[in-house]
Order: sequence, then C-alpha cells, then structure tokens
Amino acid sequence: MKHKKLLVAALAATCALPLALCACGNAPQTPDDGDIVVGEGMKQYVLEAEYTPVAGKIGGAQSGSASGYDLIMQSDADGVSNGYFIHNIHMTDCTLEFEFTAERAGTAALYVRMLSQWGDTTFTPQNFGIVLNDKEITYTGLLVQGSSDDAPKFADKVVTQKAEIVKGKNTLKLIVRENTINSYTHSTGAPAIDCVKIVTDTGISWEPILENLDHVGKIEA
Ligand SMILES: [Ca+2]
Repeated sequence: MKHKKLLVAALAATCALPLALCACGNAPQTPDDGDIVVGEGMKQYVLEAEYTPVAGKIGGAQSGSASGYDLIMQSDADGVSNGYFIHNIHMTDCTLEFEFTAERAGTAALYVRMLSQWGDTTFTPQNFGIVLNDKEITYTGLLVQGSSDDAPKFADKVVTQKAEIVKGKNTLKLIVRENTINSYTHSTGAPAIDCVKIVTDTGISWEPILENLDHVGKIEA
C-alpha cells in the first residue's frame, strides 16, 4: 500500500488545500459551534477521516450493509473538509483509527467534525467511544444537529481541551458502541465523520492514506 508522508504542519501553515480548513489568517471557520480558538504558539492540525484505514472495515448503512471504500462519500457541499467524509458506520464496534506522531508530549484540544442523519442526536462515551492511546476520554455528551449525507451540515464538536498526547506514536480511535440510535432499524447508529482537528503547541505529523480516494465510487471485486 502506498502511503505518502505529509506533514500537516506545512499544510496548516500554507493553506495548500483549498478545501481543507486550516488555522491560517482569517480563514472562515465553521458557522456552528463557534470558532475554534487557536491560541498564541498553537497550531491546528486537520486529520481527514477519508484518509484513515477503511479497507476491509465493516460498517452498516441505514438498512443493509456497507464496508471498505464505500464508507467514504464524496461531497461538494459547503463545509465538507477536503470534499469527502466517512459515513455508514452504523455497526457496533466499527472503529476509525487516526494515527499520528508528536514531536513531544503535551496537551491538545480535540475536536471531531461530525453530523447525525438521525435527527438531533447526543453522542456520549456510552454510544460513541473516543479513545486516545487506549485511554477512554470521558467527554460530556455532544449534541449533534440532525442533517443528512446528501445535505451535510457538519459541526466541530469539542471532545476535550486536555487530550494527553505522548511523544512519538499516538492512536485516536472513534468506536461505535451498541445503541439504538438507528431509528430505522432500532439498532446501532453512528455519526458521519468529516475529520478530526487537534489544536496544540506540539508538532504533529501523520501519514494520510491518499490512495483511499482512488477507490471511491468504484465497483471492486
Ligand atoms: Ca473530510
């Protein structure tokens, strides 16, 4: 598998991706949930969900199955970071993994950019786990405004202002837990995930799986 190393710090500094939200200048922020505050000496790093490992992953649609690259949806809608997001992960234990490397240990503000296709929905550690380096983040429930995959309205939801980042490799997991949020089948439902944003004064890099996008919308054996 071809991984292209990309230093997100450089992107954040240069705004090289027109669709990527970044921390530079007076770039427009998301209209909902207020602006993400990037303090003096801090940087915002955007880790796109569509660049995380999806091959072989089993999700679930509103009713029926969904898996692998079909979990990535392309969208030209306003507010979709990088033009793609992850959806149809309505399956207990379905997990998205964001691996990144930190120059040193530190704390970070952590945001997950998400929407709910189930109407206004409150995600909690009980129905949607957020785990950093195998430690559960006991976040306060996140009320996510209802919208849809076809007319997405994503919002940056603050999970914690004090995520503990370790020097070297870090792994953030978003874990769908058994619940009854899926109002169609009265079974497990999940949010759609656009990206994760990390605001910290610790330098962060990661290896986005850019080739994921080569598979989107293709029928594969
Ligand atoms: Ca995205």
